[in-house]
Amino acid sequence: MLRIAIQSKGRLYDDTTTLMKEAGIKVNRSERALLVRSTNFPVEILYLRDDDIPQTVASGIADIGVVGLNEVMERGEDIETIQHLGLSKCHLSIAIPKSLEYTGPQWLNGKQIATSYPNILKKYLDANNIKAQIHIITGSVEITPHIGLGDAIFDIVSSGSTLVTNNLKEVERVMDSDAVVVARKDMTENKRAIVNELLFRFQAAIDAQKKKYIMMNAPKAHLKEVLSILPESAKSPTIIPLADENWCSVHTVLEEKHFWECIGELKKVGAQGILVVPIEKIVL
Ligand code: PRT
Ligand code: ZN
Repeated sequence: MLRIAIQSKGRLYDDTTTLMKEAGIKVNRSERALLVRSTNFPVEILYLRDDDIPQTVASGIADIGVVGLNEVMERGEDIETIQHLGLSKCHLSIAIPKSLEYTGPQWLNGKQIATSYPNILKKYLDANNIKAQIHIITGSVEITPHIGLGDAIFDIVSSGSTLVTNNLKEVERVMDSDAVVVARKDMTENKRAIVNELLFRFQAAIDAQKKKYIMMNAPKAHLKEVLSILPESAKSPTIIPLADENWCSVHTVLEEKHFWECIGELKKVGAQGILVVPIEKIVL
């Protein structure tokens, strides 16, 4: 039985539980249960605050965990990052009041920076030879410059709207983060095999999220052009005859971003009735 630590509630909880569902792992959690066994896969889920996940994995209380790379870097525990999930994406940045003129990293010399991520910040300051004072604060970091608690902040940014609302501007993007799977270092062969199966299923669900199955009707006279517009990543599309012998149906799998790039071109050469269908899983 493999034990996985995940966030008990919050941003990561939503993304992780959705991914597990898509990976076919059934977990019926009654309200606030802390440890729940899957009914169809040899794993049990341990629900924790995200801050506690790296240490719980390092100590072997959980075998693996799903947590933001930002927490992994901040905690500095002796654990392995074994898969990037590309979920709960954000970055950690230094921001200062909008009205101030920023002249580069040396502007931060002698300043006070408020943050909940002192270790990552210290590494950045040391690497850039900046002597600044780090003020550790938990929660509402973005209001600190306005109440005189610091000259700058170092915090998580996603859309950037929290910075805008608080009259701050991003001046240094220090690290990018996404949800990652972390693992303890000493795991039995048996558990490693379960982890590998799990990572395989996660990857299939993640690949599917990025791709769409598309179908369209194309005039046979323009089939060559239609095929040439589809990106090379759309491996050998399926061509199906239609009752009207001047037309055929083209089916393929595309990355969603490519779809938006080629839709206009496809219509120009006569493609019609373009259907886009979500894919549940892809095994590459
Ligand atoms: O209770 P627990 O300790 O488990 O939860 P938490 O409050 O510490 O974490 P939570 O659920 O807020 O975030 C968990 C993880 O999600 C973080 O560690 C990041 O890896 C990731 N993540 C992704 C984010 C964001 N996006 C995010 N936008 N975490 C926090 N934010 C906050 C940020 O702190 C800031 O206040 O959102 C605000 C900025 O958002 P924008 O969109 O306005 O820029
Ligand atoms: Zn937290």
